Amino acid sequence: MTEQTLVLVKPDGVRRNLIGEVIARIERKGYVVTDLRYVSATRELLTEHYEEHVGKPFFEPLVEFMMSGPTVAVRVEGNGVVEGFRSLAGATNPTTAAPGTIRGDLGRDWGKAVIENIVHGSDSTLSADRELGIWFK
Ligand code: IDP
Ligand code: MG
Repeated sequence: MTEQTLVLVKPDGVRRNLIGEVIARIERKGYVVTDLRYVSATRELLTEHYEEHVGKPFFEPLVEFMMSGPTVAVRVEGNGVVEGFRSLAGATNPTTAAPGTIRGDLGRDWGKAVIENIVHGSDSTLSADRELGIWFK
């Protein structure tokens, strides 16, 4: 089976009308969108998705942010797509994310308790399979 990853256009990206921009970058790279859902995430879903961050100081602000509006969940396929999308997304902090990346080109620091950075991408094939199971139940 081809490698898959989970991409999320987070609520800030949806509010800023960047769904098309994110998907266009994925498609221009040559990866293939094979499923897509508009989701109003619950606290339960987000606690499962962000289980590695439970207990961290930014966890509660992160959950509140991710519940502040709809998220678009995208299943993306292609050889090396997990690493490849992380590279397209750029570093977590949009202030220092490289220009040319989604976060570097489109994100900035808004002075909030949580970093708003437009997209999520799974960090390993194991995470991808786990996360796809959560968002595409
Ligand atoms: P990633 O999204 O680049 O994989 P993670 O470390 O997995 O980054 O963190 C998940 C999300 O939590 C980030 O995308 C960002 O929205 C938020 N976040 C991560 N670290 C911090 C922090 O130190 N302060 C505030 N928010 C953070
Ligand atoms: Mg992560």
